[in-house]
Amino acid sequence: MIAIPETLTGRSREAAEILLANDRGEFSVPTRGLYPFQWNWDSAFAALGYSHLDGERAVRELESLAGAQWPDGMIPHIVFHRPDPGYFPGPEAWGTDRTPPTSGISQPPVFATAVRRLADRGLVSGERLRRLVETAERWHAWFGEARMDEATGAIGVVHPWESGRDNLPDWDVPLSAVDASGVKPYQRRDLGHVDASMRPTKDQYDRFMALVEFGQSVGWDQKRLKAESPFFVGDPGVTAILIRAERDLADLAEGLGDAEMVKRIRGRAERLAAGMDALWNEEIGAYATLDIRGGGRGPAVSAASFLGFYAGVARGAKAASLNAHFDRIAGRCRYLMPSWDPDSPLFDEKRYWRGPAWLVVNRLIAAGFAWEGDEARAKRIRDDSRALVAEGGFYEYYSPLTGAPLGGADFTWTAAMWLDWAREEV
Ligand code: 9WN
Repeated sequence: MIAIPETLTGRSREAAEILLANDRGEFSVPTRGLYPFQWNWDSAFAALGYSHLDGERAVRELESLAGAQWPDGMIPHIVFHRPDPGYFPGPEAWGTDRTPPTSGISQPPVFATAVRRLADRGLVSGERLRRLVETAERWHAWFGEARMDEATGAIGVVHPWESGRDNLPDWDVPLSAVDASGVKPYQRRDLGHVDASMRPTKDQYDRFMALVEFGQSVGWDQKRLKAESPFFVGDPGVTAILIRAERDLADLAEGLGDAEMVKRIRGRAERLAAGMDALWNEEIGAYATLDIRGGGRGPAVSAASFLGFYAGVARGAKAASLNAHFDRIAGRCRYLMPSWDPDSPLFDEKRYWRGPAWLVVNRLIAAGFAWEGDEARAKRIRDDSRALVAEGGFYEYYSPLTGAPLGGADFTWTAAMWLDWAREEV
């Protein structure tokens, strides 16, 4: 049983209580009800939260995720440790035939960055650290084989869920090419937990399910998915996060004296940097998605555009253009960072990844600015994140215009980002 330190009071105490309430022993759930299983990138952020309460519990969070790694190296986006009828699509709908049951796609690889942070703070070392590092390397290599666009080096996603930014407007055009006319009847569960105005539409869900059925039709053969999926879109979010994760992994491998691993990582990192470059959309002056099947590019700035700094690849004119976008958006929104450009007609203040601000993305964007020495922009994001929680509590996401808390309540990754980053004391 984790004891909450006496020093944590107010919102910090609440954050710790949320992490305890969402703790299922070896893993955490993002929130009760809406998301009753272990999610991949949520767990990496959760580990950072637990690290302020109990280092051992933080490491176990990552180890339980690592335990679900597929033989091909993929770490899946959901691990269904125990049955729960409250979420759809559950294990039967995915049909991946794994133990424990999992989904058949992946999610943004924050894992190695979390391992590094725990290692830097002395919370994991020795054989345990080596195993986590090896897991991360196999997963990163999997991205190189099963998700890298050969032509550009960009990392593509075969499902919007794989990006973690499910209903981003960038997916609208590529998704329109996915035929959902034959999709089997299904019952959504999310709308029993959260108002429909904050969630993806039925049309989007039909296409999400058509892609799940496609994955099943190829037996979740990940290389076939890359070659044949009707949806394969280069994503600046996953690409940037992987670039940063590779850098963290290289440092860890160096610390372990594994020169061969460092060499392999460096080889992959070069291709990834070229891939991120290929995701630059000259028309809007920002990183955006690239539809690898259809050829089109994402039509506006998204929160992930700013992850060019996090990846350490935005330089010169690109950096200047991103900074100008940042300042424009900062003038429009009381609370940064909206997931989608507020000047776009597709902006929707409440709907999930089409407008709302998310603390985890803020954390990564701010880390990028800090990395570049841009303390002012990093501070604006952190101050806004702190205000969102101070005023609204620990929700899944928030309106960037009013700060209204939205989506699921008592949310693990928001509580974790408070403890690890946004609160005054850290
Ligand atoms: C599908 C758990 C997850 C996050 C994603 C977020 C949302 C799931 C859903 O919740 O996605 O994976 O059913 O809406 O978009 O980023 O990991 O918090």
